[in-house]
Amino acid sequence: MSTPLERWVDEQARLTKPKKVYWCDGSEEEAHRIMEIGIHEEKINGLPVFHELDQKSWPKSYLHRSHPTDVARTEHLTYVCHSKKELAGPNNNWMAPEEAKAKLTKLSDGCMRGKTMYVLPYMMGHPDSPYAKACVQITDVSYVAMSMRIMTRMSKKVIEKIGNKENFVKGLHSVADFDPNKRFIMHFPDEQFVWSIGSGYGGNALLGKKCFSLRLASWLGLQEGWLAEHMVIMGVEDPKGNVTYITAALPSACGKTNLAMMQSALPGYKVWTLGDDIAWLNVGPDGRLWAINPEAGFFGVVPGTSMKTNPNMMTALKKGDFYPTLFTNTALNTDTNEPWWEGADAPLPVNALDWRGKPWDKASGSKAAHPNSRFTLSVYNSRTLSPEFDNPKGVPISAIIFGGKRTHLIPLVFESRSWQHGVYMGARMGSETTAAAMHKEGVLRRDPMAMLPFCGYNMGDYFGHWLKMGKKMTNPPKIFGVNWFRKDDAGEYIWPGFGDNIRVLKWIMDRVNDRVKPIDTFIGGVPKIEDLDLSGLDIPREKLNKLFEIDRLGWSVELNEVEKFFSGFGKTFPEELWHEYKKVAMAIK
Ligand code: SAT
Ligand code: MN
Repeated sequence: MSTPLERWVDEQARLTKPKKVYWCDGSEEEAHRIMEIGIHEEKINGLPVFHELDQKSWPKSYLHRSHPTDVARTEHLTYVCHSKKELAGPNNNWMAPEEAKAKLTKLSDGCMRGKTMYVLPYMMGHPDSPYAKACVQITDVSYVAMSMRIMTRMSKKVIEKIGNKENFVKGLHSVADFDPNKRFIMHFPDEQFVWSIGSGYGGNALLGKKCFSLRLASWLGLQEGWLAEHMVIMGVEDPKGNVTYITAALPSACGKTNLAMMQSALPGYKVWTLGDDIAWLNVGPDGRLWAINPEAGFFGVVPGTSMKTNPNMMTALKKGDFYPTLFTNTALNTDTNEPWWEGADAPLPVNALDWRGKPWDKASGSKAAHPNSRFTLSVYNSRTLSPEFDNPKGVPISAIIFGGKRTHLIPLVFESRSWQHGVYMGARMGSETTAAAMHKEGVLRRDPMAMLPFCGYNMGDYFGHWLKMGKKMTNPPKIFGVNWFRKDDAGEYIWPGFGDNIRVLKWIMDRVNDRVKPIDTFIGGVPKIEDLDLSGLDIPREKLNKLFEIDRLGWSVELNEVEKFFSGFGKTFPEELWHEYKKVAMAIK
């Protein structure tokens, strides 16, 4: 008798018609074999899927070049197929499930002809965690199989865990012929099923990541009373050895990975990494909020990564413990066979191929590495990995940070007055857009809790769910806003950022432990400058003041925008958050 899992795989194979079906066991030996296939057999756009990099300086590292039309998430082709449109909300594209399935069935018929179908059994979360989920993804490209090995806990044991169950998490992925007009990422929340076709890129194709661990998991969290969030998880150790656990939500490509792996500029402080992208948050028996990272790898932005900005990541990239480490869409220094990118420590190469694999002409002004080029590596390569990473219970959270990229208006750090006010702060969040998704860069868009592209249901209901979560906790985390990106009148960033952000975390920890008091303003509590540890930093006082300046006129313009945005959710938008909005609006007048 076959199992429901085997029957499901058979059914997908009948539709997609691969040359062969291969069930992965997640072993390292297998990974070497699949890598060989990626180097010598499979091709994308006429180029091998993988290129082996210089193994002395970049042990276990390989370069992947994506299809040139396929370099970021495609939000306009991403759908959440709830039974009713209202459930998806104004924040999602929606298609009726039957219509979506009919469309994808047509596109998928024979899409794996001549290819291998890889069946990838994996866990999101530690297998012993009560919060972990057993999943299976099908794909037809070695790049995705290798990436999923790094990003998740892939193992044949998951097949046993699923056993005869019907309700495992399913993902069907095919790159098909990379035609952008036939590209769709469709989510079926009631079936815990993601169906993705036409793209091999990150969040479009590694279905355990944004598709399951955020879009589908957020919907599960709504039913089951927990939260799936786009957040860093870190432990900050003070000189006495006390560790405070903090989560931080920032939109894609706003420095989450650098924050999670920060090398502290303050002596005696140390940041322990638990996650750089996704947090699942549950209320524990002690009435506190507990976080696990469902992932096991980093998929981080490469350009700008260096010994200066993220020495811990540079060390991890060169560590070569876990097989393999991948670079996607960086340039290649052809003299040394090393990856290269804008903002790297290595000097400008003399001879290089750009991210498309074409000779790079420096004089043309084009970038050698794609601005959204990425590294994929195991968390276990990281020397800052928290000793609690594999704790099935997760870690108890004392503070939640909401941040975005705002060159004006938003202060370096400020604190909410209550959980409800903190939820309002998260809901009104905005950020200037980056290269992580296919849209114009540098435009301000509202991005509540950094979840706009990832909340798998109506965000009005999502805000209500956040408010309810607050009521379930006897000891909820404090909520803060941060902005590392404020510019002065000359257009220069005021705050040095990176390792100096520890100074902001130190103030947050002082607030958590009630060691200092904030100054109350209409947007929340801001630090007294003397309560910030600025030792060894040389920022003139008037610039520091600018970091905390509250521009009333600017805020009233912002509030108009926020009102429009909130109104878009209609009656699903919680009254409590309108109440918080009105309090601020009244105070400005
Ligand atoms: O492409 S991913 O969604 O994996 C990366 C990101 O946008 O954060
Ligand atoms: Mn992300």
